[in-house]
Amino acid sequence: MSKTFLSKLGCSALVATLLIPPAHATAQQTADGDAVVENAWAPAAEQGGVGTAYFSVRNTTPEPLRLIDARTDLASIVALHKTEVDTKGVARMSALPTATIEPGVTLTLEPGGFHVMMIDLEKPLLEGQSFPLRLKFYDMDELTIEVPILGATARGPGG
Ligand SMILES: [Cu+2]
Repeated sequence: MSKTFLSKLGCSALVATLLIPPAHATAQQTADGDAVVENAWAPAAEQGGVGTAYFSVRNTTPEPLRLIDARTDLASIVALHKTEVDTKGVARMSALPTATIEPGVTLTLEPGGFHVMMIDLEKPLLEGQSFPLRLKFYDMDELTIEVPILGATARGPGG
């Protein structure tokens, strides 16, 4: 192998590294740009169990944006949930028909707060893989995001 070939190889490998950002840093947006979704992630979960998915949604419009639905082929029951701590200090989850995002605001789905819940998983969520999640908004916008699967104990998009 010639020295020139090796240096070319090293160079192209470096370029490839620079061009591919980590999956969780990729912004995905609706066709009209009304909603920008970033930092998607999900912790690994077992088949038959419950999965959760998290991401942040930024409303770039001057009007409230309403996230009304999430769907994945991995589970037949998918719901928008919010975890809140009641006056007795007990964390409770409730299903929400919509999550409203005010103009210019970023709603962050995270453990202990808003999340997408996938009940009775038909396939396991395996660390290192990813899955598509379709988001629907009230104004008929739809966006399919790719959700990277992290370790089962991950607490954020960075692990
Ligand atoms: Cu939940």
